Amino acid sequence: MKKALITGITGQDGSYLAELLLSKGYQVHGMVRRSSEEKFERIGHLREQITLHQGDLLDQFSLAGLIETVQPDEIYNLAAQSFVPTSWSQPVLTGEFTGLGVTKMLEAVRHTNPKIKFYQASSSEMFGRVLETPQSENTPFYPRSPYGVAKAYGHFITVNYRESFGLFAVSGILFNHESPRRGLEFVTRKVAHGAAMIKRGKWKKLGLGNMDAKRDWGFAGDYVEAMWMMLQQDKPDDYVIATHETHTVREFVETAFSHVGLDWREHVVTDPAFVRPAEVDILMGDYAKANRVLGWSPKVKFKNLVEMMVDADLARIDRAQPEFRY
Ligand code: NAP
Ligand code: G4F
Repeated sequence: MKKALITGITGQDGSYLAELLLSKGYQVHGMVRRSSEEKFERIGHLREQITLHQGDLLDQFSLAGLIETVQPDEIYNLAAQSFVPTSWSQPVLTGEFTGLGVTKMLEAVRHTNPKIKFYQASSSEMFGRVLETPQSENTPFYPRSPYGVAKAYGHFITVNYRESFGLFAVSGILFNHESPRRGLEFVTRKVAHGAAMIKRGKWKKLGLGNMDAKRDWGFAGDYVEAMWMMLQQDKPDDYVIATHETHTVREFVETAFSHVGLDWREHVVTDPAFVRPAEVDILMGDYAKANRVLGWSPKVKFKNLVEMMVDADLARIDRAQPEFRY
C-alpha cells in the first residue's frame, strides 16, 4: 500500500486529492495547523480513513519530524497562503508560507528520504502580465502580486532541487480550478453563493471588483487527478494544467445568475474595495504537454462548473447547513 502525505489537506484541493488517493488504495496522511477550534469541514467525511498530524510550513523541524514519522512514498505540497489580495496586505507572511515553505519541505525530503516523490502546487498566477497567450511550460513568468512572486520562487526552487540533488520533484502549473468547496472569498464561489442568496431572497446586492478579468477556470476534481499522474511518471517534469478556454468574470456572473432565472444587472454592483493594485488581465493555458505525456484532459466544462457551484450553494442554503457541510 502506497503512503501519501498531503500538506494543505483541509483546503479545496487537499480534500479532493485525499478522496482520489483513498480510492486508489493509498494510506493517506495530512498535515494540519494547530488551531483553537478544529475546522476540518472539507475532510469531515474522510476523518476515519485518513491520519492527521500537526505541522506548519513555518516550522522546519515539524516538517522533518512529520516526514520521518510518516515515511511517505509521495508528498503533495498544497499548503500555502493562497488568496491573492491577502498577499498585498501580508506580503512577508505570504513569502514565508508560499515561497520559503517550499524550500523547507524540499530540505526535509532531501535529508529524510530523497527517494520520496514531491509535488509542488505552482500557479498560473506566475504568468501574471502574460508574455504570450495561451501560456505553456515555455512561457516566461511576470508575476503581478506578492503571491505570484512567492509561487515563482516555489517553482524554481523545486526545479533547482530536482536538478541539483536529483529529487523526483515536479511543479504542476495549475490554472484556476474551482468547485463547491472553494473558499467564499474567491470570485467564483463568491458569485455562486451570492446568486443563490439573492435567489432565495436573503441578499439583494453583490459587490464585485474587476469584471473584465479573464480566467481559465476548470474543476478541482479534474485537476487533482493531474497532480497524481505527474508523480506516476518515470521522469520528473513540470506541466501546465488548464482547459485552454478563457472567460471574463462577467461571463461567470451572467451564467450563474441566468441559471437561477435572474438578471445579474439588477443585483451586481461594482465595489472598488475589490479592485487590486495590479491585475492579471487574462489567463488561458495550453495543456498539450499534459495531454500528450500524462494522457490528461479536463472533463467538466465551464457552464457545468458554474451550474454545479450555484446548485450546491442553493442546496446548502435550503438545508440551512453550515458552510462546506455537503
Ligand atoms: P486553499 O483552499 O486556500 O487551501 C490552502 C491550504 O493550505 C489549507 O489547508 C491551509 O490550512 C493550508 N495552509 C496555509 N498556510 C499553512 C501553513 N503555514 N502551514 C500549514 N498549512 C497551511 O487552497 P487550494 O485552492 O486548495 O489550493 C491548493 C494549493 O494550490 C495552494 O498552494 C494554492 O496556492 C495552489 N493553487 C491553487 C489554484 C486554484 O485555483 N485553486 C491554482 C493554482 C495553484 P488551514 O485550513 O489551516 O487554513
Ligand atoms: O477568484 P480570484 O480571487 O482568483 P485569482 O486571483 O485568479 O487566484 C486564484 O487562482 C490562482 C491561479 O491562477 C491561484 F494560484 C490562487 O491561489 C487562487 O486560487 O480572482 C479571479 C479574478 C481576478 O482577476 C479578480 O480581480 O476575479 C477578479 N475579481 C473581480 N471581483 C474578484 C472580485 N476576485 C475576488 N476574489 N473577489 C471579487 O469580488
